[in-house]
Amino acid sequence: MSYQTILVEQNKGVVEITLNRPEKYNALTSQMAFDMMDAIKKATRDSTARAVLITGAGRGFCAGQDLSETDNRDENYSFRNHLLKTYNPMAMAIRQLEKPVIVAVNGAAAGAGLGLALAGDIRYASEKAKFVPAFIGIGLVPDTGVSYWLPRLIGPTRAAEVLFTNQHISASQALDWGLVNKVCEPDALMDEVRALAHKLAHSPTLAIGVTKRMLNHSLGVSFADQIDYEAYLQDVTGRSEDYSEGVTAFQEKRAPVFKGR
Ligand code: LHQ
Repeated sequence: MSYQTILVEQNKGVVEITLNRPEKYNALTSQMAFDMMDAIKKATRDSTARAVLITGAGRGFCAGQDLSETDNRDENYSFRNHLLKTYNPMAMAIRQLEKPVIVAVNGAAAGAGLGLALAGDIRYASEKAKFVPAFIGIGLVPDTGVSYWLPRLIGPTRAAEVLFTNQHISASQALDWGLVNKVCEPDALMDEVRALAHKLAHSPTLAIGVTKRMLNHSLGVSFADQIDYEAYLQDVTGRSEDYSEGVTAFQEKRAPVFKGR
């Protein structure tokens, strides 16, 4: 399947999605959001797709909304409607995909592009990456989940300063603050991220997907509710082939072969 704004390749269980408008720093258009949602939907349905990797072509990761697309809006244009049909469902599709989503932040991630990066589960950044709120720089408020993730990831006090002042966060600062898992040399980024994605794709991906569901759930509930939910979900993974294989391989002192079911 080919798309107008993204490239999608699948290799040994890993779906690699590349935002592909490099001349625009991969700025988001409605079409890009639709292409992303379609690619995520296909990854959801395809049982051979066991991990997803998202990155950007060229120098930038994603500059957020393509500001030239919104230039010609008329008085009936609704920011809300635009978000409800594009970046909100895109971010939600990534959160609801019960497979690991790794983001390789190769360059600037700004505005809704920051939201896209934060929607992933694990982030590796190039030393050249930067994380830019952008919204306040053009008189807007955060969207695409940025006001949800940022205080949770870096703390509400830092999030307030970053969002109010449009602070550009460097890769090393992002690592210190827990916004990314790892910072890589630019030329090594894709090798490192692919190695992680392939490792995850050969892990018990059913249990990883259910862990993701559990982590999503934990963001809005009490401790009592969460441990109840854990017990409920352990019944799902406890009946999986991967669990039988994991225990058998342990007893036979060999490496397990997990199939994600
Ligand atoms: C761009 C963009 C861009 C087009 C760089 N569009 N071309 C939702 C709903 C509806 C409406 C509004 O918004 C939203 C959500 C949002 O995402 S709001 C936030 C929108 N994004 C921004 O305001 C970011 C604007 N860009 C920047 O702050 C910088 O360009 C960043 C930090 C991304 C990169 O900085 P630099 O590395 O210094 O690169 P640059 O500024 O030189 O940009 C490189 C090129 O990319 C340049 O084109 P050119 O032809 O001059 O080389 C920029 O015009 C283009 N570009 N962002 N959003």
